[in-house]
Amino acid sequence: MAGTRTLILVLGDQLTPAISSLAAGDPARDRILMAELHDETTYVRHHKKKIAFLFSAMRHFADELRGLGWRVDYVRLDSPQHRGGFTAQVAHAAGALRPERIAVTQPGEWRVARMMKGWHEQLGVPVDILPDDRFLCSPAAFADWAAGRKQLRMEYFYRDMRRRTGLLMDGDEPAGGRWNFDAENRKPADTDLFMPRPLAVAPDAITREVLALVEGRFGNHFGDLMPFRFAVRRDDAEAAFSAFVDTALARFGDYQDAMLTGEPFLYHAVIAQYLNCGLLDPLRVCRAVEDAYRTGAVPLNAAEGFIRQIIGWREYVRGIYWLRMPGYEHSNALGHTRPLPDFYWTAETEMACVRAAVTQTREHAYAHHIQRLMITGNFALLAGVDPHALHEWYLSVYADAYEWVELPNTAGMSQFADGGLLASKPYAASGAYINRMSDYCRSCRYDVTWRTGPDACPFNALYWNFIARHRELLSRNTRMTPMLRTYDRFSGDERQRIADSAAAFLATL
Ligand code: FAD
Ligand code: DLZ
Ligand code: SF4
Repeated sequence: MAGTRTLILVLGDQLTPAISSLAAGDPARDRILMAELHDETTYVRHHKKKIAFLFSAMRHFADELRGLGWRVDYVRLDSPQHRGGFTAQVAHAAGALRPERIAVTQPGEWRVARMMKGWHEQLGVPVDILPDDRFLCSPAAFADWAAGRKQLRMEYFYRDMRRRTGLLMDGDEPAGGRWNFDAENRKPADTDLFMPRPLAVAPDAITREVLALVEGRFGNHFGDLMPFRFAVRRDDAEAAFSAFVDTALARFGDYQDAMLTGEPFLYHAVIAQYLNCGLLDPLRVCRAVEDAYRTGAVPLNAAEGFIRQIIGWREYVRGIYWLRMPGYEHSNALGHTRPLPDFYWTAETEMACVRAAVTQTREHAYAHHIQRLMITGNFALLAGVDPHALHEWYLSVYADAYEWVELPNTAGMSQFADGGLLASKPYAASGAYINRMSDYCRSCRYDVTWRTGPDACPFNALYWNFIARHRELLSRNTRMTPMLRTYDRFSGDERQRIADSAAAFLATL
């Protein structure tokens, strides 16, 4: 057999046959290394379902590559070849194969990129780190866009991305004459007996083997392993996405911000875990959604709202991540230090909204955007939870979580920890918002209409207490002026009751 020219390392979130490291390779002369690694499963203690999803998807991808003619060395977690972490595993393979060079596509996390920087010197082999062209905007192009701008608003970035991709464009103009139909996308949802459900895939033999491994090795990690219904192969992920387009996309826009008891998915796509590990391609997904609009199958507010999430938000947060790391991880503009409350792990709280969000997170490794932003994120913001502790929670509990996308959403959008680089104002809200967008309050032991007292919705006193605590910083933001004015109109007694109620509740955490 010919010697190995290039050792190509494929990471667990690089499960794309056309990825740059493979596109540059030659199946006849190069060798692929993939590894299930202890360090990658524990740098945060990932949800059991997330580990099982990724290991099974990795094993299926290794088979897919073998089918394409590649030689793949796949190291299982329980193999004697397992070396624990990327550096040790690559060193072991390089020692055995003596390749002329190592190639890898740029990793999604700073942590891993830093490791790779040392490999050339440590291993004595040249290392090519190739751009990840699955994204539509490179970190360098984002830096160019950001240069010289006072504010990095997503909306302007998104318009550029629409022009660059041609998605939903009629010539130089946005389809329908407007860039953004968000104003139409804030309807509360009703229970619907025919609510669509994400496509459920029965575990095959490979997945069943992985499930047994994960139960044995990660039994003490957060989350329910079973039932396991994620797609782990490209064709099944594509089928899950097609099912979403056929059954839910039309209502995605209208109910994007809605929350309903017992409906963890509503009209969301539940595809971020597939996009982020490479089973689905973002541009293809957006083209399919545009087609659904152009053929009249879905309205424009749905198609535009969905495409904005992917070529807008998803690309934008990645740009912010690479622009601001490594410091971004420890940003804490509001100086919050409270430990993460236990109920983020146990779901044992009388707040019905938080209980619902954490329970479905435990069951499905999933919560939709508004649950993440306006329930668990909002609570942490109002209670003054340490943003880094919250970041580690989000990174571990969701099947779609990787630092490049999770951290800007958590530190920037949700916690205002970057001081307003990403969000134009803090996503802080009282119980009234949750009551408007969900039915949770109907079954809650707290009363959402009360501001203070032991039976009042805790979000209310915490909200006004947050406004009072951060009034100096917030007063520099004109979008916060109405809230500050309302607070200023409260009597001295009312302000004292707010402070007392908030303190009494926080003391119970
Ligand atoms: P849908 O609601 O159906 O949206 C379609 C797609 O748009 C998603 O699959 C996703 O790829 C993309 N998208 C939507 N919103 C965002 C966003 N704000 N940023 C980036 N992409 C977006 N998303 C992740 O992929 N990984 C994370 O670790 C993650 N952490 C988050 C943490 C917090 C605190 C918040 C507020 C949001 C986070 N998000 C994260 C964004 C968003 O919540 C998820 O992408 C979405 O809930 C995934 O579910 P879905 O596939 O059903 O999405
Ligand atoms: C998230 C994750 C997990 C849980 N396990 C592995 C693994 O065993 N092997 C692997 O190659 N990748 C894994 N990953 C994904 C990596 O952590 C990911 O590549 C980095 O977070 C960079 O985005
Ligand atoms: Fe959540 Fe408050 Fe409504 Fe209870 S009353 S569900 S705590 S918003």
